[in-house]
Amino acid sequence: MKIFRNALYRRHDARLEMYRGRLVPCHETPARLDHVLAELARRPVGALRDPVPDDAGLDAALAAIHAPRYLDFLAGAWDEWVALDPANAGTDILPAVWPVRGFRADVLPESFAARIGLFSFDAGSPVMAGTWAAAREGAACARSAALAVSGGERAAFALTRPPGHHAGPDFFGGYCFLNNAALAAQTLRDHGAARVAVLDVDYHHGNGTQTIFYGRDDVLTVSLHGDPRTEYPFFLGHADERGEGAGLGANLNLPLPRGTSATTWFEALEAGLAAVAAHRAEALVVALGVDTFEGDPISGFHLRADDYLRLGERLARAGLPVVLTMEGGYAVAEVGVNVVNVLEGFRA
Ligand code: Q9C
Ligand code: ZN
Repeated sequence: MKIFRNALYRRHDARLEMYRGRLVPCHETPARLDHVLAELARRPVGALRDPVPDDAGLDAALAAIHAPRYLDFLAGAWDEWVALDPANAGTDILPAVWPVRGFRADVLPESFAARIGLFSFDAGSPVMAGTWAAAREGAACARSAALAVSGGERAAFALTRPPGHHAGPDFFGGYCFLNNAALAAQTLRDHGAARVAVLDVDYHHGNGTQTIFYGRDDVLTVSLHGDPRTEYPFFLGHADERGEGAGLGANLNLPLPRGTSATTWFEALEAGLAAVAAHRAEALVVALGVDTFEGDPISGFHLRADDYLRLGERLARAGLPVVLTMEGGYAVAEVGVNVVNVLEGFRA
């Protein structure tokens, strides 16, 4: 397994997120990846490598899944914020106003506060000085992993944070800014795979990935997640979302109630993998969140550490070339064991 690690992952290190009416310490922290790296030092399932330098290729791939005005905004957001008031340099950026139904999204506002609301969907995903650098390097890891698999590797892992699966064509949220799984899928398509599938096993619905590919039939999106009637991101992820236009039938949501056991979860995984096979996907992207863990502080499924070994084994049995991207998981001390269990199970 080739592991492309984001060496800039510490640069995104925001302080506070809005949670239940209070600003609380961010759940999505650099320590999460510290634990994965520490576990990989104990169980070296693959050598760590840096992404292949290819700015032009990366920019083109990002532009295929994200809107140019969104990428431009995100790339310059911190400098704009500090230019508004030098004192802003000591504070992370959080949106506080959003355009909802009936509001104009076609007119790009001059106001910075308005634009950061236009390009986001929650107040839980602070932007700070290093956000763009960390997210972009993570995207480079996802692209390199996809290029390795396109070149014949059986599997590659993009070990990165911040995560990506909530980031859509022109919005960030859910701790995600650039959609690494979507970027990997697009890269696999651009390098020879006629049909690709994204299988999202994070606790939360992969709303960003779904939205990016909703009108396309070349990339199947499948997500197993907490039922959006009670679970974040709430406004997408229902079973009746099947895709639209050419993409009708190329999206599958498998919502499960809070409290779901490993037994039931693995049954849903079978249904997801059956859809991947029916799509005749030539390559698979796995959006790997381990917030399905029983000890996760913000989630509600009951997987245990051993279940991640089984998950890796089952993914390997699908028999497809696989790119894995690192998504959620907030039981910080256990994230390393659980992620490396998937990689080890895959290899076994
Ligand atoms: N202020 C991922 O697992 N929690 N993202 C609700 C909102 C957001 C999870 C707090 C959870 C996002 C990649
Ligand atoms: Zn999640």
